[in-house]
Amino acid sequence: MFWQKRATRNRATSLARAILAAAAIATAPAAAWAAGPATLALVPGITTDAFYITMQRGAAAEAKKLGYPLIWQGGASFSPETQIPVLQALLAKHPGALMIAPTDTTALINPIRQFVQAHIPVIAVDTTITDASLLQSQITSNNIQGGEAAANAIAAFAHQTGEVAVINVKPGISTTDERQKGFLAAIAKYPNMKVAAIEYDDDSPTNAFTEAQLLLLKYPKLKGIFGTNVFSAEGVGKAVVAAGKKGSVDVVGYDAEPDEVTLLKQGVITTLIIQQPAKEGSLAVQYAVDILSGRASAVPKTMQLDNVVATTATADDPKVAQYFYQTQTLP
Ligand code: T6T
Repeated sequence: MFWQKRATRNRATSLARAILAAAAIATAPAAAWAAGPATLALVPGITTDAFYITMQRGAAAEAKKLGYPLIWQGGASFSPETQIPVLQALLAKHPGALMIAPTDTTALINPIRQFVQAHIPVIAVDTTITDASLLQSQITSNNIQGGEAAANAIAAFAHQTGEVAVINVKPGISTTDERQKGFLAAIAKYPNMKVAAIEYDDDSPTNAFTEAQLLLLKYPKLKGIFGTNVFSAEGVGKAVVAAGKKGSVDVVGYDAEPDEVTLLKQGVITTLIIQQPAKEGSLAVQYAVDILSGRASAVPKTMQLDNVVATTATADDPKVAQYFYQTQTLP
């Protein structure tokens, strides 16, 4: 493939690199990255989320080890509206490879296709799109299993009886859709349990907080709420505290940013389903470099990582705490 040939050239002598740079200048926009190892681009779902910041750290460490420049650029909200312009700006610079967490399963298909048409390999990391033919690899967590684990934790708290609710991000996100699917399927196996409501917070902890407050008023016997990602779980946990329902309404959340971890240690959130974003980032870089180095056949089409479950009882265990997310990117 074109990018395998390109990768071989990237590893050539400095003279060859200079020739390549001159050729690139002739054919590409002025700001394009040309000389030296191809620049790898990582586009998160949102830049202000500890999950993606932790992913950046894994990717940056691996890129440094392998000698490739990495750029990390994304939108300040989890939405195609902010992510697509970032992609358009990146495409004009022609990175060597694109690693991306698409913010929508369908809206990102065409923008990603433009990279493939420009002979830039694309790896989906965390979330994905429905057209897998455009992707060299898809790296994610086992989101169905994570949703099931959340349901089983809430069911244990509720003695397998009563109503529960879900606060999710928005439909059309591959990861959180699957978490909800796994959760609903697992709750359906408990004959005396019911999902009373599913709300969507648009990735806003403030929305999640308000929605959870309303749910607690509308369903006074509610046994638990599943918050399907960082901002959902954080908002739900804070609403349960504000309503004075800590201990009577269970909160099970996804991910492990600092506010969630605090709520876990306080016993408000009783279980967190934690992902391995740093490993996702480092694998994405390894796969990108493999593709650029002519080893595309060694790259798996799909890679699914296990989740780590933390409870209030295990939150201080270093074997668990090592998976908590970070809030500072690496240079
Ligand atoms: O849960 C992660 C990520 O896996 C999901 O795709 C979007 O939300 C997070 O970034 C957490 O906020």
